[in-house]
Amino acid sequence: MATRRRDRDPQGETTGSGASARKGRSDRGAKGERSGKPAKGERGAGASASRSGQGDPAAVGPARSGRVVAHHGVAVLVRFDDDGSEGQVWLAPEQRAVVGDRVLVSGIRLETLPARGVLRRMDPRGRERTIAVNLDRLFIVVAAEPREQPGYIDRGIVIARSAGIEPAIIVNKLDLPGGEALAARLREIYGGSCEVFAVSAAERIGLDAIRADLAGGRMGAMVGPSGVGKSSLLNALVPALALRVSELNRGSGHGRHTTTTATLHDLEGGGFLVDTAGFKDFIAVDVSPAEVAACFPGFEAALEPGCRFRNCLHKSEPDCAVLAAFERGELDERRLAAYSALLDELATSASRAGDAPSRKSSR
Ligand SMILES: Nc1nc2c(ncn2[C@@H]2O[C@H](COP(=O)(O)OP(=O)(O)OP(=O)(O)O)[C@@H](O)[C@H]2O)c(=O)[nH]1
Ligand SMILES: [Mg+2]
Ligand SMILES: [Zn+2]
Repeated sequence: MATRRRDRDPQGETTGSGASARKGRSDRGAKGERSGKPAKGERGAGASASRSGQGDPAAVGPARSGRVVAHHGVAVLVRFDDDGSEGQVWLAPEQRAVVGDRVLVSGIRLETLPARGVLRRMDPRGRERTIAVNLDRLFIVVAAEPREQPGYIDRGIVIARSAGIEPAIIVNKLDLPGGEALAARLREIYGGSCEVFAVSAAERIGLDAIRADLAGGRMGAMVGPSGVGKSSLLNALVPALALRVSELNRGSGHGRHTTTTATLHDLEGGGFLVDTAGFKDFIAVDVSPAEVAACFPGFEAALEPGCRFRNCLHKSEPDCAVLAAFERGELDERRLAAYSALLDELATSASRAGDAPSRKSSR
């Protein structure tokens, strides 16, 4: 398959072009309803490019099941279910696997099992990147310093919901001046949409709530701009861990992209949490306008009675529940403006990606 390629990048996210069988289509509801095809946020077995076939000489001995806990470009680190040991397994040339993937390993052969809760983003070059899979929870981490780009949280919530992942916000660095105020403001805006955790990795505040949230085997991932303290939070949550963290750049006040690869960690209480490399822009992949209209944070109450049209974009349609709530003064104008901005932005990034040579990656 000459057109198929894959780039391996140091962030442990994988891009490439080729089969995109699991792509959700606009005929599917925003909440990841099932149809014959794999829904968005899922990945069918067909998309895993394992070296398959009966009698594969590489497949020796019984298969061991495990989970990908780190991605090192040409190989993945697998933690095995049977004894908790970890081992590096090389990827075949066309093979894709990311943190969170369930895998079967026999000999040197790795098979990737179908996944759900697939978190993807578009990188600044218009390429799709899969950050992690099998996620139940997406924590969007922000802090009083450095602040995230406008719309970052909105995009994160829409991306998570459209992939069938439950979003939440973590406000870290509660100890900094402005930390409490930021948490209060985000609770006001987003409290009706998702949980807002206020924590301090430095002062070990609010960590139990995060452990409790993932207890019983739920899997979460943290995303957020570089420098908000994602790795610091994991270090605080897992005492034996010593992930690299670093000071903000004095000049710019921005993070330094300290974490370069996603890693998965076990939490006390049975949950799993993925640390990721920070990124400035959280741009959606293949999220339709109808999904944004259904998933946008702040519209939940307004949408209860429902709009007249199922695919209403809340622009100027008749009997629109969102516009009616706005008219009644029940919806903040800034929410509506942020929504319009996101719709416009997605239209722009979709057309930009359409020009890029490698738009359709599956991992
Ligand atoms: N005051 C304060 N500083 C914190 C807190 N958590 C993290 N920091 C500091 O913030 C800086 C960045 O922390 P990191 O954990 O490296 O940030 P990150 O989000 O993992 O950054 P990337 O890996 O680049 O995405 C470090 O200097 C940390 O010491 C906190 O709760 N309070
Ligand atoms: Mg980090
Ligand atoms: Zn509407």
